[in-house]
Amino acid sequence: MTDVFVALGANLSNPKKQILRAIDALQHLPDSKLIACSPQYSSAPMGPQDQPDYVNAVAQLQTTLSPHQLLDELQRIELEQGRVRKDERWGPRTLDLDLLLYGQQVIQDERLTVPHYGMTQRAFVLIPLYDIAPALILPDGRQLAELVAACDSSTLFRLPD
Ligand code: ROI
Repeated sequence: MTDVFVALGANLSNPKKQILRAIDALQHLPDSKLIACSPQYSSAPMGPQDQPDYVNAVAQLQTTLSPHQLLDELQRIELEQGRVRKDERWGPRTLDLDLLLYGQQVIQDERLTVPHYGMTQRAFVLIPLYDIAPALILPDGRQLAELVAACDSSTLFRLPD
């Protein structure tokens, strides 16, 4: 069993509901167990500003799926929830599921970059991750708590449970 963390993001078609539905789908993944789920946060869009605010959260799973099997499952859930790949970089989406961490493994290939490349600077990832794994240390030895202390969380707001 490997501990993995998945970031959830949505900003279209009732984003709060999209996140809850995605958590339910994570709960039903094969050979996996949902361990924890952060509160939901509202966050200003990173990237183009002419799009709605996002709802973000982070989930922890234990799995025996390989990283690529897990990626396949995450992409299946995105598609089932109406994700349409558009040409616009960083455009709005009904659901984004990013594999943040797969144990302490570092993975770099044409489909996967783990740890997720943007995670160390994005408050909408770091803060919900910190909610469920405050003692986490990244594969490069950095402590999550230090990254949280250094990030700008001024446009992140915790939503009521
Ligand atoms: N901005 C926020 N606040 N939250 C996200 O989940 C998110 N996801 C993205 C881009 C478009 C980069 N911006 C985001 O993919």
